[in-house]
Formats: sequence, structure tokens, C-alpha cells
Amino acid sequence: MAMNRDWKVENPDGSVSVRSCCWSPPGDHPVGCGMWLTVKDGKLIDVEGDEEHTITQGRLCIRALDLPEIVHSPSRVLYPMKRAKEDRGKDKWERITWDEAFDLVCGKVNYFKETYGAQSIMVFGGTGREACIYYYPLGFSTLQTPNVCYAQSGWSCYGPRCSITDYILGAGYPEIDYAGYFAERYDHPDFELPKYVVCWGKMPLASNPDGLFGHAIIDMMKLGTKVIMIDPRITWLGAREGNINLQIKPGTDAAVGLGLANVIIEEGLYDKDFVENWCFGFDEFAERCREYPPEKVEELTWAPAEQLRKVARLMAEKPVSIAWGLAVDQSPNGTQVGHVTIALAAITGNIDIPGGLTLGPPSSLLGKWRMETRKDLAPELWDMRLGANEYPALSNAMATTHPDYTLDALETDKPYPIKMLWFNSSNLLAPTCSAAPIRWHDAFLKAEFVVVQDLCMTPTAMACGDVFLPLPTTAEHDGIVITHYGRNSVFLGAMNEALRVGETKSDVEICIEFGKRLNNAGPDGTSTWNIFEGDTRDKFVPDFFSKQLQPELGFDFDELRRIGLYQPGYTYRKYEKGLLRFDGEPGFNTVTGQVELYSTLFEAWGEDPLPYFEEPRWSPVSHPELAEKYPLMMTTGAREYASFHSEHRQFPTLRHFRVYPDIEIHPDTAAKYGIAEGDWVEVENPFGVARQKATLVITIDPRVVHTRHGWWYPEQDGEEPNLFGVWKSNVNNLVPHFDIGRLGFGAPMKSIFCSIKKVEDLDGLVLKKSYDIVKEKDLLQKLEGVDPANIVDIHSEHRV
Ligand SMILES: Nc1nc2c(c(=O)[nH]1)N[C@H]1C(S)=C(S)[C@@H](COP(=O)(O)OP(=O)(O)OC[C@H]3O[C@@H](n4cnc5c(=O)[nH]c(N)nc54)[C@H](O)[C@@H]3O)O[C@H]1N2
Ligand SMILES: Nc1nc2c(c(=O)[nH]1)N[C@H]1C(S)=C(S)[C@@H](COP(=O)(O)OP(=O)(O)OC[C@H]3O[C@@H](n4cnc5c(=O)[nH]c(N)nc54)[C@H](O)[C@@H]3O)O[C@H]1N2
Ligand SMILES: [Mo]
Repeated sequence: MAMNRDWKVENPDGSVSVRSCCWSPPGDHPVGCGMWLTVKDGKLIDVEGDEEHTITQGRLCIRALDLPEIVHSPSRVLYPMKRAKEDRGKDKWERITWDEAFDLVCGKVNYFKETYGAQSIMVFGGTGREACIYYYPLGFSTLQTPNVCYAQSGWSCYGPRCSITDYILGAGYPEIDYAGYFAERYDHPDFELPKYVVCWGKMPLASNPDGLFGHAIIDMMKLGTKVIMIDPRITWLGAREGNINLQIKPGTDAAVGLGLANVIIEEGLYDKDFVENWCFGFDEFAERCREYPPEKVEELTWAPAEQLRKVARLMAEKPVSIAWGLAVDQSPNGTQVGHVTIALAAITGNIDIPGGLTLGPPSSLLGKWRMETRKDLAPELWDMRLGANEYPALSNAMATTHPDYTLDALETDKPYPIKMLWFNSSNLLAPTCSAAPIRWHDAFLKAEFVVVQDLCMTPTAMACGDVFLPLPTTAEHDGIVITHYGRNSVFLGAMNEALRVGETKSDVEICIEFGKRLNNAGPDGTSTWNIFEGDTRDKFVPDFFSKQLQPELGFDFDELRRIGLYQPGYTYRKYEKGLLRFDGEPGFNTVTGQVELYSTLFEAWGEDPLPYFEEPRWSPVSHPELAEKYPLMMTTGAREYASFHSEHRQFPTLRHFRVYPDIEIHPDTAAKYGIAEGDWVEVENPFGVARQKATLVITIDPRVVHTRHGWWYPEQDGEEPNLFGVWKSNVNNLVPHFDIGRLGFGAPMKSIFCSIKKVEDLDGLVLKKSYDIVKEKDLLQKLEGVDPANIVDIHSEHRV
């Protein structure tokens, strides 16, 4: 669809406005919100929503609107810097030129490759910022290491959902149908409005995750859609008139799902035609569901049996769509939650129909390319990826290392030492990507050389960085925004550079420029990076994008800039038309050709082929002897509008929305502990402590508290041991690192027991780091009798 205006216009007052689609920084996931950026005299002076952008239609979040403050913030690092290794933890950074940075870093890369092998280099990447397209190529091709790590214990974000989808459904991410594929949107004749959208452990208004523009749910509510929330909290969405809440105990979603399926099957509400023709293992699945009648499920999950029945009956209608969120991943039982969620969509016939769940191709465009850069690795290196052989379900679907195994390897130098770290897009000591952040901190300091790429100084960079490479914001570089990273590309958008500040380089520039300098050729003798034409980024970056677009879509980057947004259209019921399988036959791209309610792959890996429920390992129910001491269930990390994980604490306008992290507590519970609104609260469990400020809300179950993640204090002393106060409010201190699911997925980030008490202030908690934190191994021995000598093998207890 061509937009009415050119993408770059000169205004009468001499300013220039550039149309663009937002990615990151400043934290966008990747929705590609349409915006106009106006620049005058080298300053970004205005950001406005682009009303012609058919998805976002002029609406923008506060993080995008605040770009002028972010771009010109004094807290940004705008030039490359280095620091002597002995000065780690001290603010002794020294500005260097890019040429010095290239020489220093390339010299080290070559040294470690020659001395220890390329596998001694580890790249860390975080969530689906723009970097997540490029951190794989940075590892596989630019540095030629197989070790790229997403460090959240149990890979507990998105990866589990995508992998389960691959195995059960044989397709890319099943996104809710919000008519995003069509330029006509809800008016497209093939589209049908969902009667219900189930938000399951997901609150898309604040999170807009992976390319789902959350506000589309409001658009659809205005047209008549009702929302069903499955959540321990009543959210803003849940509180709207006519919407329905299933309020549950954190971490019990698998039982909820099996209970819903129980009702649908027992009451004969399922889609018999779809089940008969397109589902594998229905009888076995139905038998498993019989073990979960609503009254039993109420006991396990706190979801009232009658409410469960009601929701099940609504979910059996058509069309119904399920927006499944992070809470699916962030549980050791999450694989089973994902399995039962897809099973529910399948048995109700809500897959690949208008208004149901859409199915993306397995991979496309940049998504495919980033994985194909693996060709630049020697095959024997690929097999050395940490955890590859131990966790086949994870390593077959995710091209990374196994995060928990990686931490063990960093600590023990086994199976081989890791000498160089490259933090591409993770501030993981801040309570974001990692559980047990103090363990990671100590392990990072063992590395001989550490590169950090970021926008501003962070606790991670301050603790261990030796070289700092500065990044541009979305306003300062060209790019392509691709929803679901190519796993279900509802649309593509052009990101256009509006201005440049300082001497920054974007993720793709870093890959290309280091790639050219390291002059890598893969085993086939060709280099991925030398083929892009031009010596300056305004040439080689657009050429890179054109070379991605042209073969698959038949147009180049200039054309994408011109049209602004590309929506591919959508064919429904592809499974009937032979459009899902590589062999062109009808059906799904799974082992059996059907939706696998009974998973043949799980069975092959020794896992239960059917979904099942496991009580959270660290709960008052699992540990009755600790129930009095830790009576509450803690969930964490519900997204907020004005921040993105650990980002944005240093920008006054965004910080204004939340100055300190808050712990949500029910007033009855607060009263029991003598806690009032605004009090500082210490939340504790056997693994650690953190302090946050009390917010009393009746929307949370009295047996649950909710804490914020991603908190640190840029205004505080950045040097060790304070590190911008990174340990003080760090809720991941309370999350252990070994409690993952049997296939290697999921950790208890949203379901772990705790106690609370009122304290005087934030800073009284002077964590003496490891001295105050009881180590996991001791705990395991104390609580569960596990031999501490087996720390590296602890996972094998879970492994199947
Ligand atoms: N307790 C708890 N912990 C959680 C969660 C939770 O719900 N509860 N959520 C978890 C989830 S789902 C995730 S995905 C992780 C996220 O964890 P991470 O993705 O590691 O997030 P951050 O710690 O904010 O670190 C990201 C860094 O990348 C920088 N950055 C921003 N944009 C870009 C970019 O375009 N390119 C590059 N190269 N860098 C950029 C940022 O400035 C920031 O310093 O946190 C996890 N941690
Ligand atoms: N503004 C902003 N947007 C973001 C991010 C950000 O940091 N800031 N992070 C991005 C990332 S990496 C991700 S993964 C997505 C995540 O985005 P979502 O998938 O929407 O996940 P959350 O916001 O973590 O949680 C959604 C809901 O799950 C509920 N919940 C908590 N525990 C449980 C449970 O055990 N079961 C169930 N059923 N529900 C539970 C919470 O109360 C919350 O309302 O957001 C992305 N978008
Ligand atoms: Mo995430």
C-alpha cells in the first residue's frame, strides 16, 4: 500500500520530517508503530503518530513519544570507550575512536579463536529488540562462535511457545487474528471478528509483544469482541464491562487448561469434524483431561469451578482466539501449558480460521537469514554449542546455548572455558534476563575480555565491560521491522534514519563492519559480509536490506521506504489446501501431519506425550514445612507502559510514571503484616531478598503478591559494590537457576513462594552479595537432599 506522502519531507520552517516504523531502542517488541520524526538543526524536535499506518493508525506509546528526550539525553554514551581490565567496576572509562575499537576487539577475537577455539567466545542477547535479528549472525558469522546465549533460566520467553508450536502444530507462531495482514483491516471480506479473545497470561495493552499491536484488542472490543482474562490479577482489560476473569494461582495454568478441555470434551462441545480429520491422539488426550474435573481444578488453581465451566463453554464457540503470553513460558510446567493451549484451539476448531489463530510460515526473510548464517560455522563447532546434546527439544528449535547449562559452564570451565563475552543486548545483571543474577555476576568477572553494546551505561557494563560500543536509537538508523521476527510476519515496516547523534553504530552495522574486518569466510569459502556494496552505512545498510527483500518479495529497500508498510494478505484454512506442509499435501507440518494432541516428538525425547500438571516446586503446597515461613506466591514482571525491562529508568519523563518499583499486595494481606500504601517492603524466600514499595490493590488474590522486574537506580553510585543499586530491588535474587522443565524449558519467574515484611527504606538493604545469599546448592541439599557436589548435574535430574 503506498502512503500519500513521500517518506521524507521538507517543511516550510526548514525542518525535515521522516516517516518511520519504530523498533528499538526505545523498547518496542517489534510492533513497528508508524511515526513521523521531525528534525531541525540537528535536533529531534517532534514525534507524531502516523495516521496512514494501517495497523497503529496514529497511536503511539509514551516510549516512542519520548524519543526527543531519549535521543538527546545526557545519560547516553555516544562514543566508543575502553577500560583497563583491572578497573572493572570502576568508572574509569576512556573515549576511543572506532578504529581503535575495531583493532582492539578484532585482535582479541583472533587471539581467543587461535588460542582456545572460537567456542570460547559467548554472545549474550536479550529479548526481541531489533538486536535479536542480529545477535545470532554476530555470533555465528561475524565472530564464528556457535555460542549465542539468551540467559533467562529455562529460555523462559517466547522460545518455548515457538518450539511447542513447531512440534505440536508444525507452524510459525499462532498469533490472534486482528486482520493485521490486510490493508483493509477489519473491513476485509475474508475477516471475521472474534467473539472472544482469551488473554492467557498476557496483557497486550502494556506489552504489545512480538508484533501484536495490543490496542487492536480495544479496536475489536469496540466492534463487539469480549475478552477473557486468565490471570492471577484483574487487569485494566479484565475490568472492562462485559469482559470475563478467571483469576488463578500463579503457575497452575496447565491444570486450568486441562480443566477447560475436560469441560469442552465431557460436554461434547468440541469440533468433531476438525478433531476427526486434523487432530492426532484425541482419545488419549481426552482420557488425560478426565483426570482434571472442574472441582479438582478449583482446588489446584483457585479458579472457581463454575467460572471454569463458563469460560470453557465460551471458548468452544467460533471464532475464538487465544493470545497466549509470557506466563506460559515462565513456568517449569510451561511446555504443558503451551501444549494444552494449542490443543484447546484445535479441538474447538479455532485454528487458521477467520478471527481465530493465524499460522505463520515456519520462517521467512530476516528470520530465515539470521539462522542461515550458521553456514559460516564449521559443523563440528555447531555440535559444541553448550547444552546442544543435553537438551534436544530446546536446541533443535532454538539456535542458542542452553542458558542454565551456560551458567554452569561459565562457573566451572566445563566442558570448556569461555574466555570472551559480548553483551549484544542484555543488561542481565539488572533483574532482567537472568535468574540468580549474583551467580552470573561472579561468573562474568572470570572472563578475560568483555564487549558491551548499549545506549547508556548499565550495571552489566559497569561491572564487567572492557570495551563499550554505543548504539543509535530507532530514530538514528535504517532498518526493517518484522513482526514475530519472521515466524509469523503479519507485516513489515521500513525504519528510516532521521538524524545522527554522536558516533554510534546499529546492530546490523556492527555485524557488517566487524564481519568485513575479521574477513571471515565460512567453510564454503564465501563471506556473508563482504557482499554488501558501499563503504558507508547509508550505502551498505540499504543494500543489505535490499538483498533480503528482493529474492523473497520482489522489491528493494527503497520501495519499502516508499510504501512504508507491507502487508502480505492471508489465506485461511491452509491445512485443507496443502499450504502448510513442505510436501504440499493437506494437513499440518508435524510428524503425523495432524495437530498433535499426543506429541510424538515429546514421546521420542522421553517426555510425557500428553499435557500434565505439576504444582510449582517452590510453593507452600510443595513444601508444607516452609508454608508458614513463606506463605505467599510471588509473581513478577507484568509489563508497564513507560519502561521496557531495565530500560528507561534514566529518562525523567518516563521515570516519572514509576519512580520506584512496586509490590502489589491485597489490602487484607498488607494489614496482616502491618504494611501501608507506600511502605518499603522486603520480599524474601530461601534464595534471596529484594525491596520494593507497597501498592495495595484489591485486584490481586490475597495469597499472591506481584513484584516488578528490571529495576536499578541510574542516579545512584555506579561503581562496585553498589553498581547503581542493582541488587536492592532485584526480584530475580529470589529465583533459583536449576528449576527448569524436563525438556529444558521454563523457570519459576512467575510462581515462587515468598514472605513479606515492612522495612524502613530501600538502602538499608546492603546486600553483601554472596555472603547474605545462601547458595543454591546448599539450599538444595538442605531442602531436598540433593548432593551439592552434583551442581553441574542438577539439571540431569530433570532432563529426560
Ligand atoms: N522476574 C522477572 N524477570 C524477567 C522477566 C519477568 O517477567 N520477571 N521477564 C523476562 C523476559 S520475558 C525477558 S525477554 C528478559 C529481558 O531481558 P533483556 O532483554 O536482557 O533486557 P535488559 O536487561 O533491559 O537488557 C537489554 C539491553 O539492551 C539494550 N538495547 C535496547 N535496544 C537495543 C537494540 O536495539 N540493540 C541492542 N544491541 N541493544 C539494545 C538496552 O539498553 C538494555 O541495556 O527479562 C526477563 N526477566
Ligand atoms: N512496555 C513494555 N512492553 C514489553 C516489555 C516490557 O518490558 N515493557 N517486555 C516485552 C517482553 S520481553 C515480553 S516477553 C512481553 C511479555 O508480555 P505479556 O505476555 O503480556 O506478559 P506479562 O506482561 O509479563 O504478563 C501478563 C500477565 O500475566 C499475568 N500472570 C502472572 N503470573 C501468571 C501465571 O502464573 N499465570 C497466568 N495465566 N498469568 C500470570 C500477570 O498478572 C500479567 O497481567 O512483553 C514485551 N513488551
Ligand atoms: Mo520476553
